[in-house]
Amino acid sequence: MMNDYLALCMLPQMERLPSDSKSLEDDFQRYLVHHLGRFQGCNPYFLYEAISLTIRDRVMSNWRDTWVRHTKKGTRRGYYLSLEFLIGRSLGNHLLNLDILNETDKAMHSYALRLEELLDQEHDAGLGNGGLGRLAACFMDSCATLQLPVLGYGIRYEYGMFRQHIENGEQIESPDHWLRDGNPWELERPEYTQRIHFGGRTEHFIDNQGIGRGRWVGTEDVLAIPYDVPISGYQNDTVNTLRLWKATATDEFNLEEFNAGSYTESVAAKNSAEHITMVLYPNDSSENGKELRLRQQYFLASASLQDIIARWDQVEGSDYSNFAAQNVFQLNDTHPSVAVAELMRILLDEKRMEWDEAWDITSKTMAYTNHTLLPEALEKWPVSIFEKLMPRILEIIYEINARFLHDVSFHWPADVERQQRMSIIEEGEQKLVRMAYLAIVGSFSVNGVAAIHSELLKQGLFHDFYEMWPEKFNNKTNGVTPRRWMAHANPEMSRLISENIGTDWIADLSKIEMLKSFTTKKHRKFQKAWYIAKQLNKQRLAELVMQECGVQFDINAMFDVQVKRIHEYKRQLLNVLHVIHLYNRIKRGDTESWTNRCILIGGKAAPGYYMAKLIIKLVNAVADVVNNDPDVGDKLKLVFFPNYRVSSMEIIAPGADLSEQTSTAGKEASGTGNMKFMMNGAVTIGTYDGANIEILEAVGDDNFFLFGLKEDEIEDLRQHYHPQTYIDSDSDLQAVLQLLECGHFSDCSVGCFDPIIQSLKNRNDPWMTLADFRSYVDTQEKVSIAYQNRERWINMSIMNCASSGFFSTDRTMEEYNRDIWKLETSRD
Ligand code: 26Q
Repeated sequence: MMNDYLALCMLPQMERLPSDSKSLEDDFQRYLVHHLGRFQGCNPYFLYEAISLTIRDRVMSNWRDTWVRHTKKGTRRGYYLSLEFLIGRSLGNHLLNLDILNETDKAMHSYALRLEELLDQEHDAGLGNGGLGRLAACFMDSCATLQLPVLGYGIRYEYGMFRQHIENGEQIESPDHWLRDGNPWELERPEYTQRIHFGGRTEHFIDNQGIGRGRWVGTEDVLAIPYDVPISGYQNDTVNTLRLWKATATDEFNLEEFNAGSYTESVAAKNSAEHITMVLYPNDSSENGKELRLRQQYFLASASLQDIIARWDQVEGSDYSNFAAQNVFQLNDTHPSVAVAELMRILLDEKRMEWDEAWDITSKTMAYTNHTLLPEALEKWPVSIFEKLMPRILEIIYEINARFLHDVSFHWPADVERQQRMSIIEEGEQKLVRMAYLAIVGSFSVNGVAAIHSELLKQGLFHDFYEMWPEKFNNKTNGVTPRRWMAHANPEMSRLISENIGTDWIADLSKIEMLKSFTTKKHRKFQKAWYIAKQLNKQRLAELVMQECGVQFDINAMFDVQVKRIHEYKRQLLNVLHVIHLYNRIKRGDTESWTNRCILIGGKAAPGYYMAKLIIKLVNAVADVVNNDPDVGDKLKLVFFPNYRVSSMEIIAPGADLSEQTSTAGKEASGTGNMKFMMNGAVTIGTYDGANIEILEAVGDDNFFLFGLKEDEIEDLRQHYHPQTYIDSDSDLQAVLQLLECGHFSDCSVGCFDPIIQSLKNRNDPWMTLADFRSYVDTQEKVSIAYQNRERWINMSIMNCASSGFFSTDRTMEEYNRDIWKLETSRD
């Protein structure tokens, strides 16, 4: 049988479809009427679907050509393994990348349709929690734009990130059945189905070469079906692939049950296979130890590795001597790190390699990215769960650990404590597998996601490993894609920028630096135009706020924005305390040279995170009082923006004046929202944490409002932290806490916010919020004063955008490629 990859390569180049508005019009009509069986005047979702299918056709030939190019013998490829890809919407992104926005707009006009309304019909692909998942999506975008042969592997969750409603000020979750109306951006590929093992037991035997081997038997298998999503590059004819796996049952019946007459039970049991990819776990900063989550992780790792191995076998045959030279896996946090053991299993048990050869391949192909320092987020799985779900994998992990600890004892003879500290297995009442250690031991590269974060990993969390393998450790500061986050989300400013410095910045954001020269006196016209663009973006945001929250934002006020997952370490509470402080000032008439502010806070709380949910309730309670007090008027508005997601950020970031980045120093690994705001010309008020530090360095301290304790100061203070001393010495803070305590905002029930007050006053408050209150409030006052000088503020805004060149994921991907992946771009 002819190898189908080679056969594919031999097909003639596909004919390109024309993309003039007339052709688009015709195809749109054909899809709507002849394919979907609908006509104009139908539900607008079908119109979205018809235009998406029309555009998808234009993506196809480039997709095929790119796949063929990458599958050729001898092309080194990278694989991004991630439990999350927070893609958001696709149609607008492809229109930009294919450079057919105008023609499509024209085509829709001819049917009296507004393209913007159709774009708005698309469901967000919410296959991620927050930063880590969105980062994966930005990485995919940049890899396609840089023409890097990188394939994303993830899970096709039937239900993505939950939808958030607010009822009586509280978060209510509802399931996000994003696939209900179908998804024009996926292509089912049953021909690449893989079989995944679970359960069973291991057997040991000596093979005919005399080598001791293990084998995994008696397993209950599930099938993994791939769904491919096209990832187009920016105007470069490249389309990479994101391959998402769905779990289904095998067609095998449990024969015993079947013969015993329980036919329906035996068929129904197969249902459980499908549960694996049913829902995204909505935790973003603490592991929850659920068995199904570990199933998801192994399912992704096994399906993806088997897929890659199958392709290798087809193209390269049974010779694996080049495998490590041709393949590299990037593990997005520890979530897919069981891949280390799974690759060993495949090479040992299925490819019949000896341990050293298999380990050489594995440890030369795996690379691990860490995204958090919070101890509660570090994954540790009970050995007992491993034993039950994948006994063969556990055996391999034990063997990896035994050999690793042997190396440790060679490095540090007789240092038993160190061996215990570094062991992949944590001993104790319940033995645990430390996934981060498995990832470090199995990888040739370990990186953090911002300079400070990578330093803290070396000094703290992974210090022992750094001492053993300093050469493995490196930093890769995060970024965001300027295509989605500027060119697509902010057409007003993008047009203005391109008129003045050309369009090169979209594919090479370092060029955006040219805007710096537009802050001088002779460019008043540009500055005026910048201001107008910002005002238009604020108008768009104000309309959304009215629609979602029923509150009027005045676009002449400062738009002060904090959107991100709700977590104590991110300290949305600091923001709320400041709002209460401003409210107090208004009430006592302390409003001389006042700056009006519209404050927007948004984000989801993990459903089981009590304090985060209470913080949402507090924001709503304070908003209720502030927005309805006639003394306050336009001076101050506060809203909690519901169901914050990728598509809302596309409107929020361009409309922001002030970006709130208030995490306790040392706790936010990087942050990426901070970069989206900066790029869109918002000024940051932030702590010395994560990528804020690099943003500050890029933009200069004249254009950044820094506040709060630094990481080392936080850690020094921790031992003798007395929140009460801050209260005693600060009458503003006293007034704020008094108002909170007396139940002014607790129409729910008196004392309902007591847990928040208690946590702020607790000497063991890990986030030390009150220690930064004074500095925050004083800095906010500087922000208010700066905002009153319109010219100054406009220039700060321009400087922030102009200094954002470093924060493009194009730069991030170039660094991953230079230091870790070493792939050739198709342009080389
Ligand atoms: C783990 C086990 C079980 C269930 C859930 C999880 C889980 C899921 C998601 C743990 C953590 C996450 C997400 C973490 C995350 O988003 N981290 C953020 O990553 C960004 C990209 O690097 C950084 O910018 C942020 O600073 C970091 O908080």
